[in-house]
Amino acid sequence: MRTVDLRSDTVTRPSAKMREAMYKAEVGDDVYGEDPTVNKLEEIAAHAVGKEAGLFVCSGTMGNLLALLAHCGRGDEVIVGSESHIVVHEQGGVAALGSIHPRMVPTQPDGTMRLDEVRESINPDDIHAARTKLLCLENTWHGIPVGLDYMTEACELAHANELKVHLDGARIFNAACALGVSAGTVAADCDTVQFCFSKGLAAPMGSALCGDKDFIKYARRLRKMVGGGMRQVGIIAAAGIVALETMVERLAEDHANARILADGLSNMDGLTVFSEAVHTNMVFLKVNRPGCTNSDLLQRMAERGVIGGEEGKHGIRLVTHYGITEDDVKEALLQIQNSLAEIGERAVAVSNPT
Ligand code: TLP
Repeated sequence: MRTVDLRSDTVTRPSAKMREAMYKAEVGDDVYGEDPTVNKLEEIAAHAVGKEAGLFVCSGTMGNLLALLAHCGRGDEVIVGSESHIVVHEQGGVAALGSIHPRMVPTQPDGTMRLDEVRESINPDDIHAARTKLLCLENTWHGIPVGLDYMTEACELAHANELKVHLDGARIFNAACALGVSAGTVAADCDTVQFCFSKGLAAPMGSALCGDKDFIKYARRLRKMVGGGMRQVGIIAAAGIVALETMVERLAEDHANARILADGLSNMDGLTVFSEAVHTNMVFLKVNRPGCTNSDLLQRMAERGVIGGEEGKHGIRLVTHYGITEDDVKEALLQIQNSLAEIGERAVAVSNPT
């Protein structure tokens, strides 16, 4: 049976060019700063997001954690969206490992936080209050590119109050593609940014944390502390270089496929599709049929070879990525239609027992 795995762009496999580059990679001990492939990756990663220096880390989670550890001390406060990845999907690592207090501001449906609420969350210099040190932004958020005007205004507000800004830009190249600008422009006003090689860019692992030289020097120290000092890791970094060189331009294909998917799903009875929010590679939908749940649909789809994910109150998430063709999207649409018919029949049978 053909499988179309739409759970996440993390399921991508490295391209042939990546595997070849990994095989041939020149390596050294990166904890001594002697891996030439890592050094090259860190340089081009920083350049790609318009920052002075970069640090290769194991994962997006590690990149965000190191950024927060570097920006904040024990007991300091970070302002962060209530529906951000840092809050929802990183096990509260900033509090558990960093003793940093997350001050949550509600994330709006477009991925922003209201700036008046951000302003009100900045603590005064008061003996009762934690010291607010950092504002965290996320772009894209749930596949939604956050506008440049907002990015600038949020950063200006933070900087006017002596806060730094960290951007969780796990999918910053998707944001840049959708906004029609460079990743450097998206991150321009942020002090630091983390982006992933292992999502839409299809590398097997790794993220880059980028910022100014002093910040990266400190983050490099902290990376060793959290056990992220790696050795001949040029073997992995080589794939990251190929990712930046060959995978950025093609993200537009994933966005086009997500649009085809969203439009096809919108024509199906029994689904609520958040189609107008599809600007990059993610489609969110909910089952809208009495007696049927999102899990019912996902289970039927999986039996038919189409794998999706469930994202709590956001419903079912389907993500297009490298390795998913327009033909795969059409196959997914067909199988989702069939799955819907099946769960519909079952719901009718349950409500009309004979
Ligand atoms: N997101 C994963 C899961 O953790 C949900 C996914 O499939 O989307 N920031 C953002 C915005 C992310 O979406 C992710 C991964 C991360 C950080 C963490 O990256 P990793 O998984 O490399 O630690």
